[in-house]
Amino acid sequence: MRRWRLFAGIAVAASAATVATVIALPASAETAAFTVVSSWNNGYQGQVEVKNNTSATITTWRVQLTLPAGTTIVNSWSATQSASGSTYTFTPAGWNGTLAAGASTSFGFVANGTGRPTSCLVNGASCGGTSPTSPPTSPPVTTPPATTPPATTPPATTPPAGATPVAANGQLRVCGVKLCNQNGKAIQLRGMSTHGLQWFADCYNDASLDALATDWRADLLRVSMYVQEGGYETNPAGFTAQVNNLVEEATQRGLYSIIDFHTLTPGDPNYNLARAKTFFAEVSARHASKNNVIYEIANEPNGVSWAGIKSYAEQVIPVIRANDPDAVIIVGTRGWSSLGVSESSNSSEITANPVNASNIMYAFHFYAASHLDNYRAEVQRAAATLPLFVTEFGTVTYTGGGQVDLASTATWLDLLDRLQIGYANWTYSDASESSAAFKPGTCGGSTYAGTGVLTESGTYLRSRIRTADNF
Ligand code: IDC
Repeated sequence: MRRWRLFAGIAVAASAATVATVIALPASAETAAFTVVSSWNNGYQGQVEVKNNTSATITTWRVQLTLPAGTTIVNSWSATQSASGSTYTFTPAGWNGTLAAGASTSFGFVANGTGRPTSCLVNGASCGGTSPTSPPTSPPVTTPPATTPPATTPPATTPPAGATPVAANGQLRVCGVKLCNQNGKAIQLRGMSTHGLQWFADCYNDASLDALATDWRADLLRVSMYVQEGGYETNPAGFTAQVNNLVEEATQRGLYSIIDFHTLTPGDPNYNLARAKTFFAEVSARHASKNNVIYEIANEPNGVSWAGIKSYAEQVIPVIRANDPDAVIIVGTRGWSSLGVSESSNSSEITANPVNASNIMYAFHFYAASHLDNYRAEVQRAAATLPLFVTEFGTVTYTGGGQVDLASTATWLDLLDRLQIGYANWTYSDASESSAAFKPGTCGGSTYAGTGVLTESGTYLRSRIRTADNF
């Protein structure tokens, strides 16, 4: 009976999450079920659900997965991970060790390589009674079939054609100083930016991305991959896989995605030139055939001349173009993408000496409590000659915290709406800072839709982004 119930539970999870593989069967009081959430050429995102099937509360758990040679786990979330040879041990993240009777929790990971776990142990006992790589011999009727759907099967979340931002607009291109859709109509895209993937990966899951697409009715997810601060430079394969996976998730929901190479400190993007070439060669090859990917090659250049930024751009853009010739590419600007204003310059240095490439836009960032009328005036002036995209902005001060300035934010967004300049808000996360859209702790739960989980900033942004698009 218990066995059947767990199968039923897995079957429900399967239909909600494009599950390709289920390997675990319950054999002990605590059970662990492994599923593949999505997969790509040389990797996949796995998820393990740990369930307490006893009648008493447990206070901790331990899951051990062994992977075949050639496959490694490069990143995980909602668990503490350690590795010994090819065996990976996962223990609670800190907040999800205690499970009441019947309760469950889950953690996720990104694997580099296609090998599925060959062994799964929960608290030292087998996660299941059968070989993890072979299907159960006599599955109950509710078990997903052994020949599970390929990763390309449309997920349950795929909306009808024409109903999503990407279905409505298709491949974008820069037309004069605007962004145009496949029919040549100027459009504005509005959405949210992730926080640093190295810190907030648990905020980006089926439920949160569904909420972004259908509750927030956003057009866009900016995938913010820090290069330093524990980001890409520490694990290129892992972060590349994580970015690719989020782009796939956005694609499945008909959202555009901006791949943000989040350089910040050091401010000269040339410091990361070799990494940028490697990264963009990989992601542009992977997504070349898609029509919803925008590349942002340097988040916020600072302490570097416009000539230095232009030189960087002219070396990175051809790498992307070689794979994905028609994608829109966004170039960061001087002074933390302030069009130069924060370093006592302005957009004239760009207009006088633009990046030598077509189909590109320039980034402008603002933090509403810090950047006021003089910045707004410069955006209005620059928008007459340069295609602009506000790939990041906050409702707060430039620190990401402090006062939420809704009056300044409203003035900014009204200006951007009038100029049809697209934007992404920092951040779609539950960081403990006032710029975050979700209240702290939200990403440890399963509810993202509605306003109950939102901060003051998140509530305002949702109300702006939800309004009808003018496509
Ligand atoms: C901030 C985060 C904060 C983090 C800090 C360090 O909100 O949690 O500790 O980065 O990296 C930017 C940057 C963006 C900043 C944000 C707020 O692009 O990375 O995020 N900001 O300071 N430019 C202006 C402000």
